[in-house]
Amino acid sequence: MIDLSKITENGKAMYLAYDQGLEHGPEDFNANNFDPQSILDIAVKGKFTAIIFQKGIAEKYYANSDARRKIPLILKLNGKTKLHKGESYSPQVCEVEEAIKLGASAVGYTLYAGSQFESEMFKEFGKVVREAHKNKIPAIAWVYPRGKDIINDTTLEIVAYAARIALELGADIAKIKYSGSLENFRWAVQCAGKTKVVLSGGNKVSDEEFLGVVKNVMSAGGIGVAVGRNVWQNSAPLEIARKIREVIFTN
Ligand code: FBP
Repeated sequence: MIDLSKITENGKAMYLAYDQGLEHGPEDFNANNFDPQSILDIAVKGKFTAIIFQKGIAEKYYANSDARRKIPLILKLNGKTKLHKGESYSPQVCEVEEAIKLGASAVGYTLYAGSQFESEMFKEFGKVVREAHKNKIPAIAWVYPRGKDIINDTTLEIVAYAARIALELGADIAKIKYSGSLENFRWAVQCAGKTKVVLSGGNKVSDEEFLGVVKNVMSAGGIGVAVGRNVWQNSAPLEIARKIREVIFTN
């Protein structure tokens, strides 16, 4: 088993995701959160267990800065924009070796299971897992079932399938969407077996709603969250970070 201790604390995970500039574009940002430096500050002050960047931001804001000593990096190896319509394919844009040079303690890769390009991504992810494990770092799979035949990607069955795909393909951690209830999410965690599960944050919702989801994720056996917009789009990012931390680490 790959050691997860560099990106967890007492076996729990709280990751701050900031790859939305590529995935969604600047429409996710405002004056408070367009600057990667401000997100690094939130990650450090909010005591996240790791930050998630694409390679460009990692190179310019992390690799040669003192952040490297303060917070572990999860480097996202593939990505796409929302400008391209049609079946989803997220090509690999960074190698595991490059990620390690940039200071990564783990790597991440999005799999659009169900897309016409599923097989390409499965092949790439196979190589990512091999290289990550050769270097003794964890590989995290963002598993997002997507494509013309996926009607709803947050059902009990689809989310559990996403979790199982992560296990089957060798991921150490599966990052999956919420499937609507504690019971549903527990089934996904069970289907993930020895692959650990973190919640994928999603659109900004009220603090109460988000904290309720985090609570259910933890009760269902998840190890934590990888959250972006629900923290840095919040008017009080450190306050919500503190509350998320409380749910993950003390309840
Ligand atoms: P959020 O918490 O902001 O949803 O971030 C999680 C994440 O997986 C990001 O890493 C990624 O950029 C985004 O969601 C992808 O979202 P989408 O579902 O629109 O593809």
